[in-house]
Amino acid sequence: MTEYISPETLAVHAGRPPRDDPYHAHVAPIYQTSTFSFESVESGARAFAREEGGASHIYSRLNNPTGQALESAIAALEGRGVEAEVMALSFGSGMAAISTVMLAAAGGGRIVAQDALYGCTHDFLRDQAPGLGIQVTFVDTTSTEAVAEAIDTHDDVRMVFVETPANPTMRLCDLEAISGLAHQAGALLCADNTFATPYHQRPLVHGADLVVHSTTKYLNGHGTGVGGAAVGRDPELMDRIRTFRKNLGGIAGPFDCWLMLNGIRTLALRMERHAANAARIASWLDKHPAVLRVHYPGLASHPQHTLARRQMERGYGGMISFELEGGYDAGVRLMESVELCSLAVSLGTVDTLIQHPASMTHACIPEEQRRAAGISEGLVRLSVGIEHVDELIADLRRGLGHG
Ligand code: LCS
Repeated sequence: MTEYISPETLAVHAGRPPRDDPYHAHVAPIYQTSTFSFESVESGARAFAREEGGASHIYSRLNNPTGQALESAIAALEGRGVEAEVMALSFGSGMAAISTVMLAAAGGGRIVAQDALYGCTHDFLRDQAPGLGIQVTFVDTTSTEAVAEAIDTHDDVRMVFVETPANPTMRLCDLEAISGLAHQAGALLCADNTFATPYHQRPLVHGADLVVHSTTKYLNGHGTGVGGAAVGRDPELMDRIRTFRKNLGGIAGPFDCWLMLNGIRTLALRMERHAANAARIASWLDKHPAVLRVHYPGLASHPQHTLARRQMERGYGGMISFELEGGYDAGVRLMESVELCSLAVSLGTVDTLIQHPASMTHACIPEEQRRAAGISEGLVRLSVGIEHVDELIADLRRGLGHG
């Protein structure tokens, strides 16, 4: 698929069955099988020895054709404009991808991590990673100077880990600047691209070495499965991650991979609408008297709007967070009175979801650190769906009580 470069075409075509598919299947089939039979003992032995002429598949914890179809679609989308060949690995959840990547690529060293990460990523880094041989330094990675200082202070940094835009603060990290700093110190930059998706942002083009995803979100798009992915261009590094995936066992099952691949087919169309709706709602909220602050990279008032324009493409995604004048109580009233917006965690589904980060997705981050990172008690997060935007605004207007 290298000759096609648009996300629209790649989203629809990448990972289609090969022309020599035995049944000429038009859509990637679900290979719902745990194991694969060998034509001969020699073919099985060669497969285990990773020698040419061996069987292509052994066992579905190692790989599976449906997972590989998904992996080639994600690699094609994240790899647009990257000189080297880009590879993707599918996982059973975003957390499986993130923890496996961290253990494989930073084990025995240090991770400089963003202070406001998705709650479970933060939790893993703070509570589990040190016991597994990974030291962690949390810094405000939206400040390139803070990253530089953390890298200068420690001589064992193996990875800088960021979310951009970050969940739920919608703050950005300058991927080009941070990758330059990481590379100077011999470290890798890993970016969680779940919020932007490869439709709006290609971290590998901006210097990141690894990209991780919760495919549960926009790549699936319909809220029908949990999954993750890791993407990179260094074959040795990807091989190491693949071996960790084999032994930790966090690969995705065939049916979930198929759901993700099916979702990716409409990624471009959905992201267009998510972003257009979010831009309208963000400006509307920004003018609403009950709203104190709106965080959306597409707003000119976003402190990093210039960086957003440089780093993000075709729009700024479908996620918004905002604070209400009335703080936590006003947030509760809003979240409990909307009808179209479901009160639920997760994000990136075709329908709109609303939730309260401080008591839900980010509750496991200590309060002080949460506040310092900008996750206040009154912050409300909205995953804007693809419904008619006027009806979404009417729902929010009703929920806010006036305006
Ligand atoms: N990275 C980001 C940015 C996320 O938002 C999430 C999940 C993950 C990784 C982990 O992915 P998972 O293992 O769930 O597939 N975020 C969630 C959220 O904001 N609400 O519920 C889950």
